[in-house]
Amino acid sequence: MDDTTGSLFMPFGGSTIAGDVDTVFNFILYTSTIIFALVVFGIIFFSIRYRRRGKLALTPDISHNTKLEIVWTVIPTILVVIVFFMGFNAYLKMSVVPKDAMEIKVTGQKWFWSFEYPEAGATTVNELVVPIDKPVKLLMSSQDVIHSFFVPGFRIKQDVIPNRYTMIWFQATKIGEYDLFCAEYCGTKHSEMIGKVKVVSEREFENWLEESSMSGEGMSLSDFGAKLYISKACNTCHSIDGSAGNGPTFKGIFGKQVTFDDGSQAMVDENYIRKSILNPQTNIVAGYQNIMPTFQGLLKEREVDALIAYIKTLE
Ligand code: HEC
Ligand SMILES: [Cu+2]
Repeated sequence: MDDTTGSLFMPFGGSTIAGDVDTVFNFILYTSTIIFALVVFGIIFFSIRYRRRGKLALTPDISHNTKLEIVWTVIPTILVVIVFFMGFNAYLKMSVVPKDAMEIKVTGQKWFWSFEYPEAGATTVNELVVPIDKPVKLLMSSQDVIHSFFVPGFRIKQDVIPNRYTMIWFQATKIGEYDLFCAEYCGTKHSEMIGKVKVVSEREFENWLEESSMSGEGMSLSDFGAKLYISKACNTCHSIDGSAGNGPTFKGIFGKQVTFDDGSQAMVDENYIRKSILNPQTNIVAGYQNIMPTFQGLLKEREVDALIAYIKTLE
């Protein structure tokens, strides 16, 4: 894998837009640094040069200085106009999606990202896989609160909002792994809403897509369920070894009685598991919080079947 280490200030810039964003950032950083140094130097210089020296040293009455005032107005104006045009240019590039861009649907929800490749019918959780040197358009929406899709290595960030689509596009220029963060505080586990963007070669991408779009064909239902348990991020809250996490463990729950927070009870059978996955808010298991996201619309019928088959095997 190629080297993607960043500089002291910035992560490695791995997209076509990164150079433009960095140019504006560096221009602002360097001019601000120079102006800051000049101001501090001026404060020190003048406070020494014009310090009080006895009673007779009075300051002359200066009302203004036209030359100086023009200089301190014109120079900053020029700087601001330069920043505006550089920024506007980069912003235009970011906003206009190339026609041949590949579209991926992004869903943000407490507290993970899911990605859907509509043409291939593949879905992933917390891992966005894209081919190098191809424009990719992300069509994004949220299931609950406002999240923000942020890939520092690509220099892109966009709010993800319920009941509305937002979009952003990028074209990766280097193979490697890039961090994905949620940049909008969205609840207690906001800081764990972390993913990866994997940039791979065109060929690797085609292979990957083919593999991921398979709906568990040629696999037993419970093996497929075991795969979904990881790829749909159930494992972030549910263990299979009996230890408690954010959610109850899956180990040995099938066929047992479960008690809810209102004291009522139910038997864990196929219908109960199904309801728990698609409508988790209906019954809350005693001792846990109502934080499980609904997987309604995110799982195909066969995938729900597979998860149920998998949970049954965990005795
Ligand atoms: C963000 C954390 C989280 C994720 C992700 C999550 N769950 Fe849950 N789940 C919970 C919590 C918390 C509960 C208990 C509260 C409740 O009943 O809603 C629960 C309850 C359940 C139950 C009922 C368990 C019992 O002992 O009665 C099942 C079944 C279940 N989840 C399946 C799944 C499956 C399958 C997935 C992945 C597709 C999943 N969950 C993903 C948090 C999560
Ligand atoms: Cu978030």
